[in-house]
Amino acid sequence: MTPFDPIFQSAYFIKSAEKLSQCPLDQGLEVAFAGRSNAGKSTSLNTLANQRKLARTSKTPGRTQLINCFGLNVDDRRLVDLPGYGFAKVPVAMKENWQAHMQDYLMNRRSLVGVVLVMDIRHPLKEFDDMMLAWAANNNVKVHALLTKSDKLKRGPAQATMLKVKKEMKARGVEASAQTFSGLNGDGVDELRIKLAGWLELENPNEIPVNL
Ligand SMILES: Nc1nc2c(ncn2[C@@H]2O[C@H](COP(=O)(O)OP(=O)(O)OP(=O)(O)O)[C@@H](O)[C@H]2O)c(=O)[nH]1
Ligand SMILES: [Mg+2]
Repeated sequence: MTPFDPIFQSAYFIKSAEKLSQCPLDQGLEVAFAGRSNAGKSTSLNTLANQRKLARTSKTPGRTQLINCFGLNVDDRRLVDLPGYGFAKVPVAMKENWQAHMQDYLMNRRSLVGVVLVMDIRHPLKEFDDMMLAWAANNNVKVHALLTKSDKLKRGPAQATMLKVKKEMKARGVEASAQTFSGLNGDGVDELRIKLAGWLELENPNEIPVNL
């Protein structure tokens, strides 16, 4: 439990956008979930919000092809589920289209404060993750590596992978944090909520003095 749980649980769907120009008004603070297809982006968002069907999940890679925007019950704070990348069987033109839209979003979205880079803990830092890390570094966007499906590994190897990913990101010149996460058993949910509460500058309700 964290003091921010009710805020994340308030998440509601705003709209799906094909490109940046269709996204909600670019004001306030926004955090985007990016990562390879099937890494668990939509599942992580649902776990964060404690809702089963907020973001659509699928066993078929490439399910999320639009920029899906969600609002919170705090003014102009949003969560975004980005389309997955790296699915093999799509035409080159579609890949290029995806790349152009993602680059545009990451470069020009002013309210974007940070990217949660979602990676399957068994397959971290693949080619497309590198590209995302480079874009984020070039555009002054913070990165938090979310190593999902930690339930697939024992605690020791999961922690070892997390430390290795942190080290490798640093070696690539990216100031990024990292954690393990599981939508299945709830590993890391509190840690993610606290991280995002910081990025989104959410007020801690426990620290607000009560006026009698
Ligand atoms: N065991 C386990 N499975 C998970 C976890 N997170 C996601 N999955 C499974 O991984 C598959 C893909 O999850 P999604 O959340 O749809 O992945 P995504 O990154 O949103 O995929 P795209 O929308 O295609 O980019 C689904 O079958 C999920 O049930 C997890 O923490 N543990
Ligand atoms: Mg998805």
